[in-house]
Amino acid sequence: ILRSPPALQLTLALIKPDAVAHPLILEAVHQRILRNRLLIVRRRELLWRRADCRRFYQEHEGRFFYQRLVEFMASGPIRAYILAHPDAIQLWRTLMGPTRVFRARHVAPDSIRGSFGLTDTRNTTHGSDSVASASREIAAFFPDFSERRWYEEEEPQWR
Ligand code: RTP
Ligand code: MG
Repeated sequence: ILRSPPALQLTLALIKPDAVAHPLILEAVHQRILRNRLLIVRRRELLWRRADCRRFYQEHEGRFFYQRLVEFMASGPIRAYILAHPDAIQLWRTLMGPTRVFRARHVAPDSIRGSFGLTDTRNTTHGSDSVASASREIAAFFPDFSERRWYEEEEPQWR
């Protein structure tokens, strides 16, 4: 029986400056993406301007860690991915583990943050938390990307 494959969901994953600065950790995070069968749709390295960080994290404006977060995310190169998987958003967040590094080390020591996180801000990775934020965040990093065009023209073997 031929069954049609499940629809692919997209998410935005970021490798933060603490991890990009460390070649072994950068490679380890990349390997976890491959090992868990997340399809890499797009990938780029960039240095973020403070203004872009502020816009990206605007929902956190006014919180005590906001300024620290903006400064940190603009402090060095980051890597952005568009990842595809039937359950991309939740899968990537599970692989990352909890935001708080103390929690990550105790509750999910083998997760990415449990393994490599340094602090609650310098915690290796970011991942979209919903379908709506995934499309907003993908557009912020890959303005020319069209999900429909990608699905129809670049990945026909998935159907
Ligand atoms: P994320 O955004 O990384 O997927 O994780 P999240 O939604 O679970 O984390 P959230 O609480 O929304 O925090 C947003 C960003 O702020 C950083 N942060 N720093 N105490 C601190 O220094 C602190 N608290 C939060 C997080 O690392 C996350 O990037
Ligand atoms: Mg968040």
